[in-house]
Amino acid sequence: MPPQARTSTPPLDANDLHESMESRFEAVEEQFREFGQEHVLRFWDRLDTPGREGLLAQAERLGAGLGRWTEAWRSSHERAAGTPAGIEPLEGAIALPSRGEAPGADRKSAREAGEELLRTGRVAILVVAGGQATRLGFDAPKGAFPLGPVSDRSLFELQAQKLRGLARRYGRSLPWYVMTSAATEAPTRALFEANDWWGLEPEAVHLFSQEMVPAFDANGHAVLETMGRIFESPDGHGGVIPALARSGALSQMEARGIDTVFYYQVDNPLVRMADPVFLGFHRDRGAEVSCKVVRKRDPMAKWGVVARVAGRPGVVEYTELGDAERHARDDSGELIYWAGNIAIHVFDTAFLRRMADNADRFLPYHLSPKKVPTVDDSGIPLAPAGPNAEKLERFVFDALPEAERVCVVEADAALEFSPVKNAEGDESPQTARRDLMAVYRSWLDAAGLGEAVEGQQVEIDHSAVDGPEEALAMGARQLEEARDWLHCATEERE
Ligand code: UD2
Repeated sequence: MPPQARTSTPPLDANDLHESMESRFEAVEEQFREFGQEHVLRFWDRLDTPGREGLLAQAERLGAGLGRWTEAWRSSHERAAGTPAGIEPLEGAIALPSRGEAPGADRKSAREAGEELLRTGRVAILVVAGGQATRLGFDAPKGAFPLGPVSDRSLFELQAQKLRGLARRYGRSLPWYVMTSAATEAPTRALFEANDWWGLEPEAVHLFSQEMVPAFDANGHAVLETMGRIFESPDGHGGVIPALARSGALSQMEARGIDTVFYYQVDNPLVRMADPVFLGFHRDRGAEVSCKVVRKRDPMAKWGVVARVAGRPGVVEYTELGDAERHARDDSGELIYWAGNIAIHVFDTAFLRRMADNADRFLPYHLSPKKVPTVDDSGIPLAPAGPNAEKLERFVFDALPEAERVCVVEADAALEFSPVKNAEGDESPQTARRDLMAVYRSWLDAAGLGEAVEGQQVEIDHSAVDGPEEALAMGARQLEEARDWLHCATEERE
C-alpha cells in the first residue's frame, strides 16, 4: 500500500454518507427557508441517492445568490412599468457621412487612431453568445447556425474569418473573448475544437461562461424543472461584465495592456469587426462607452433606442417605450427616438472593472416572461401552453448612464446590421443572407466584378477581403482571378 494511502481519510461508509447528506440537506433547507424558497426541496423524500446528490449540489451552488435573486424579483415587481421618467431624444450622435454632418477629416483621424489601437495590441474582441436561440428554434448555440450564403459557414466561422482578416491587416492576433453559458459552453467548445479554431491561434480564443439564475413564478417562487432540479437560465448579456471579472478574463486584459474592448452579439453577420473608425471616435472623444446605432424608420422595430434618461445617456428597451414616444416624429417626419441600438459597443477596460466591482448596483435584473418546463404538486411533468415564469436578465446597456462620457456613432443598417433572431420573416436567416450578399455585391461592384456575378449567389472570404477597398486591391479583372476569395453559386439556398 503506498504510504499516502495510510494517512488519507478513510472512505465514508453508507451510514456516514447518509449522515453527511442529511446535514448538508439541513443546511440548504435552512438557507432556502430564509428566502421563502424551501418548496424546491419538497420532493426530497422521493428522490434516489443520485437525484439527492444532484439537487444538493445545485442548491448549494445557487444558495449564495438566492437572497439577491429573490429580492431582485420582488423589487422588479415594485418598479413602475412604462416609459422611464425624464426621457429625452439623443443629441450629439456622430451622423453618417452621407448626411454630410461629420467632417471627412474627423473620420480620417478617427480611423488612424483606431488603427493605431489595433496595431499596438490595445484592443480585445468580445462576443456574447450565451443566449438560447429560442425564437430561432435552433437546437445548438446560435453561433453554430449555418449562415454563409454559398458555403453554409456558421456565424462563428464568418466571425473567425473577420478576426483573421484583422490579424493580416494589423500584424497581430486580436484576443477573442467568447461568452457562453451552461446552455452553450460545451457545444461551443466542441465546435471550435472540431474546426481547429478556424485557423485562429487557439491561445487567442478565450471561452468563458456567464452565470445561470433561477426563474420565478407569479408568487416569486423559484420554479422546479423536475422533482430534483431547479430551473435555471442564463443571466442576460449584462452578465458578461461580472463573468469577465469572475473568469479572470478582465485581469488578463488588464495585464496585457488592453484598454479597449469591442463588443458585439453573435447573431449579427454584418458586424464590422473592430471597426477602426468606431474605435478611433471612442478614443478621440474620450468616451468610456461607445454605441453604434442605426436610424429606426419603423416605430415597431424591436430595437431599444439610445436616448437621454434623467439627463444621462441610456438605452430604453422597445418594450419600455410608450406609444407616444415610440411614434413621435419631428418636422421632417423622422422618428424623434430614432437611434436604434444594435448592441455594438466599445468599452474601456477600466469602465468594465468599475461596473464589475458593483454589478448588483449598476446592472439590475429585469424580468422577462418565459415558458419553462415544470412539475405539478405531485411531481408530474407539466408542459405549459404559455409563459409560466419570469426569468431574470441583466442588460449590458444598463451600465451606460454610469459612463463619464458616451460616444454614439450612426451606422448604415444596410451595411452593418441584419441579425438572425427569428426562424422566418424579419430578422431571419433568409433576410440576413440576403443582406450579407447585398454587402458582398457592393464590394464586388467596387472591384468591377458586379456584372460578372449578376444572378448568382455570392460569398466572400473575410479573412482575405473585408471591404470594398480590399476587394478592389485584389486586382481581379474576371471571376477566375477571384477564385481564392470569392465563392459563387447559381442555385439559391432553401
Ligand atoms: C437585443 C436588444 C434590442 C436590440 C437587439 C439588437 C436587449 C434586451 N434587447 O434584443 O434592444 O438592440 O438586441 O440585436 O438586449 N445573450 C447572451 N446571454 C443571455 C442572453 C443573451 O449571451 O443570457 C446574447 C445572445 O446570444 C445574443 C445577444 O445576447 O447574441 C442578444 O440576445 P437576444 O437575441 O435575446 O436580444 P434581443 O433580440 O431581445
